[in-house]
Amino acid sequence: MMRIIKTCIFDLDGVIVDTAKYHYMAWKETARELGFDFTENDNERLKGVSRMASLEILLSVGKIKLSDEEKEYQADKKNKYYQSLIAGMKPDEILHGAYEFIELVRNAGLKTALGSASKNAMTILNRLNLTQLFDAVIDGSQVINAKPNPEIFLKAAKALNMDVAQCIVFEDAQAGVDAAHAAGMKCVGIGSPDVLKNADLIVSGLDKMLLGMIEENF
Ligand code: B16
Ligand code: MG
Repeated sequence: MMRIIKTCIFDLDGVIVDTAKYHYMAWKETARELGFDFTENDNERLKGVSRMASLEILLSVGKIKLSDEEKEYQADKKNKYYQSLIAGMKPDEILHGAYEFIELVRNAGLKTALGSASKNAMTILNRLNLTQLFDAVIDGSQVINAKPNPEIFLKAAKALNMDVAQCIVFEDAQAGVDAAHAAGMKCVGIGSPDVLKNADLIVSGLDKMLLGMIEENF
């Protein structure tokens, strides 16, 4: 199949902004209140995963069972704490080279979309003045199925009237790489090859991406 890339779809947390540390702080607090420790290593499993699925993983680590009502309460409480943390975010928390690379992509005539599992994605984009970088934004409030389900990326392609073969995804989480592949899209992994085993290309950050690498690799 001939692939001519016309659209770049970016994940938010861990690709454009460093919000993973705030998610971790908030989940660690939830665990502390429930009476157990939640390590940074445990937290790796939550990256790219939806809020409720994250809570389920956290509860399995602490070997705790909660009713559906209690789960809603804990997820909501965590989110309120997370929101108080991101309210103070500054533009210097945009990851190195992310703004510049997305602008480069746009200036080359490609379309851009955001494909984030987070229901707080719009708040973060507004807070950091990033909204104008995207032709389409699909976030956690617009999908039923969370990554690794491909729904987010398929919706992004559809919003821009693109075929899946014309899109590539930039992701920092294994669940996101799997979602991209399930959508029939190639994926650039952002991070370490130890974590992102089957990404089609891996770079440590968008600061290491050159436009030419898209043409060379996809
Ligand atoms: P929220 P991404 C994901 O964002 C995060 O990586 C993940 O840790 C988080 O649980 C999820 O969003 C849901 O976030 O609680 O704000 O709706 O990486 O897909 O941009
Ligand atoms: Mg992410």
